[in-house]
Amino acid sequence: MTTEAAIHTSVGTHRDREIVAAEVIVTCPARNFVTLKIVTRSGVTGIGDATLNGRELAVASYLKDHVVPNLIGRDAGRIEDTWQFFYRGAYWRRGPVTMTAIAAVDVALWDILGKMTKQPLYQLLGGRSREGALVYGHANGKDIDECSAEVGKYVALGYKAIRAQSGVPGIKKAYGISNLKNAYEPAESELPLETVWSTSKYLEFVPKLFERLRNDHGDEIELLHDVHHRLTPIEAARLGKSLEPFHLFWMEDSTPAENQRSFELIRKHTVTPLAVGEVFNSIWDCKHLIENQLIDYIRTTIVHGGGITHVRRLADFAALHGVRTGFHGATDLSPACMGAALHFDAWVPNFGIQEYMRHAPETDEVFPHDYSFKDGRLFCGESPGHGVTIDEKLAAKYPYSPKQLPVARLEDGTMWDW
Ligand code: KDG
Ligand code: MG
Repeated sequence: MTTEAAIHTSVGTHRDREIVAAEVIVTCPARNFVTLKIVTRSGVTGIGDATLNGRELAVASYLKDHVVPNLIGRDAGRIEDTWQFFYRGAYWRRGPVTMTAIAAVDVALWDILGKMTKQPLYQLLGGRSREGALVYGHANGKDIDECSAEVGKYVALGYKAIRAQSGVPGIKKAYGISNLKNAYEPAESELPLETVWSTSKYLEFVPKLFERLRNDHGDEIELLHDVHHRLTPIEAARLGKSLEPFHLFWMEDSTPAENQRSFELIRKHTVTPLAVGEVFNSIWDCKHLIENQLIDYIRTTIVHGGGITHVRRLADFAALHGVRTGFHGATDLSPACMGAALHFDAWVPNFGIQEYMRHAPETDEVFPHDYSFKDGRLFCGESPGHGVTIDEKLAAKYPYSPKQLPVARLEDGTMWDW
């Protein structure tokens, strides 16, 4: 017989690779996560993160109702074809829910391929370009003193790059400041928390914060800052210019990026490096930004950007234009995303940096993983696939808890960008 079903390869026969089950697991170990688990006839299992903060059940339903029925019977080894099937086959293109669902399938299939071939994922991508991925941690404080002390703690932990966010005088709840003294978790309440924003107070304050951080911690440490979409393009240009003396590693999401041309204005006025893209879900969201070299770092990551198959395409395109990766890595992206991202980071030639907000211990227990932190870098492990699994029994002990992200209004009540 010369049919595909009978051909033995290093990844088994077509029959071995047939997908016989796919399950969507929703769990809340300290926060909500959605995970897709795919199983082949030969018993190989792969998982992919499908978490979209504040909209978790929309992705879970998209997967259960529209994706899983199409997965059963497919060849798990046909990763590209499966990607094209779910992207083109949906007719409705792109969008965070669709692309997150596609990413979950894609990452689970790469995980399976790694396990079938007994190779770590980075090896399947083309092998290591580096040992560890430079990461940045999150320091935040209610004021400059507290923020600077937190930066000091991250330096002591060995971090070489630190994102700094501080409470702003006159703004009751500024972005990025935790209530508790652990990681910042913005999705705090069942309905969106209303926050109030003042651009003028913020713009006056931020250069003072970074002046102090440079005075306290010197010039060597890399400092980053997230504006979280709050400014207009000309305001972003002003902030970038005023931060130039403190040579930030990047200024992130300084203005909403639906209109990619906005960045032309910012770029004209400042040499502060620009990062954008954690809310993007395809190459089309950043095509103009990249080909016109309007940004320095692209933040679209595996889980929201259609998985490894699409983000690899995006990263290659970025490489042609001197743009480096700086993947989103907040705690609302599960360890399954982090595992896949770290393998990608180990391979991608135009790597820049990886965000690393440490997960809560409950999250780490539900998602056993083999990546580890040392001297300011994260190292992916050597187990086959992406090296992250899910303890389903434990996951079942943490039921879904409805939570949404906050919203922001200007002081006169006008809705603004959070
Ligand atoms: O779900 C939203 C968070 O992931 C986001 O607010 C975190 O901006 C963020 C960042 O840079 O980590
Ligand atoms: Mg951000």
